[in-house]
Amino acid sequence: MTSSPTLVVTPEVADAVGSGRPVVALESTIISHGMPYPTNVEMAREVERIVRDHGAVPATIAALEGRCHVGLDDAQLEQLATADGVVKATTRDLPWLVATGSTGATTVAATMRLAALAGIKVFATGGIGGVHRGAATTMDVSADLTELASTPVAVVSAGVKSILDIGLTLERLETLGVPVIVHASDEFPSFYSRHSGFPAPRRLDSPAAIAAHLHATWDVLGLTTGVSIANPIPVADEIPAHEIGRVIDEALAELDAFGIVGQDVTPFLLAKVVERTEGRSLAANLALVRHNAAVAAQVAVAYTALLGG
Ligand code: PSU
Ligand code: MN
Repeated sequence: MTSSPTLVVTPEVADAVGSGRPVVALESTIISHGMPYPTNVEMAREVERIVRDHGAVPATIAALEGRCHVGLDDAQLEQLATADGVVKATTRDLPWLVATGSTGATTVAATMRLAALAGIKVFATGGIGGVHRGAATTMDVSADLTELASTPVAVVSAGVKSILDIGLTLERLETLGVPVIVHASDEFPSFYSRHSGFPAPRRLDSPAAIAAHLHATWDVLGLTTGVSIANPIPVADEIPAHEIGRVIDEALAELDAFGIVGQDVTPFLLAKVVERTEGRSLAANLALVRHNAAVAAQVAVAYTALLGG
């Protein structure tokens, strides 16, 4: 699918997809709701540059005034980083944004869906959503998992933050038939830390090996799921799990005290963690996003080469 009045794909991205060259999708919730200004827009620009430096075309995705954009220019990135009232949009919110002419920053789920509509196979982000702690009573499970089950896009993340129940998230991904690959580690990572206490469901050690897995998933076996690629934060940027664990426990207690529920849960917890760690978590977040962008671009390059692009 190429551009239409409601799905606006930049000529550069449409051309790369059309001629089988590597493209990496990037989400926008991390810009509007995941980081403070101006770090958010600097991060968005830098991540696009990293994707280019590794030989792929970046495509940041968002809905602006009712149009779904695949590929954003500098002014549009700035708008998402600064504007008030940018909705946090998961897949089910996309029709509402289009029908009402609204502006929304896309989560992993909504970004995956729009990437798929534009023919993009590889996507880089920070962390994916999952099963929240206490989900047995709240039933709060991110739509990111539903999307991974049904949309054939590979999502490179630093794993799952321990604001979530990592064990239940991995169980859910198994039930949904979503391959979970850890890049070059035997343990599933927990975003700020390379450790989580949970073993890697599967381990692969290079972008080429991951590309071969994507080829087997979609082109050989014809599976229709996404693939979760967990890329552990570099050792030098890690925050030890016990240190961040204390901060997360405090943030969870405040969540209960304030009675915050639904789609506000994740942004609230992320903001509290940044506040409590005096920016150290933000530095770690930036480092892992850069690393994910580089690996995702290398995977996209290797995958298009396998397809003969
Ligand atoms: N986890 C992070 N940073 C983020 C998010 C999750 O460490 O910015 C964002 C992503 O956009 C993700 C979304 O898709 O939060 C999940 O929200 P929810 O739990 O409401 O599905
Ligand atoms: Mn939720």
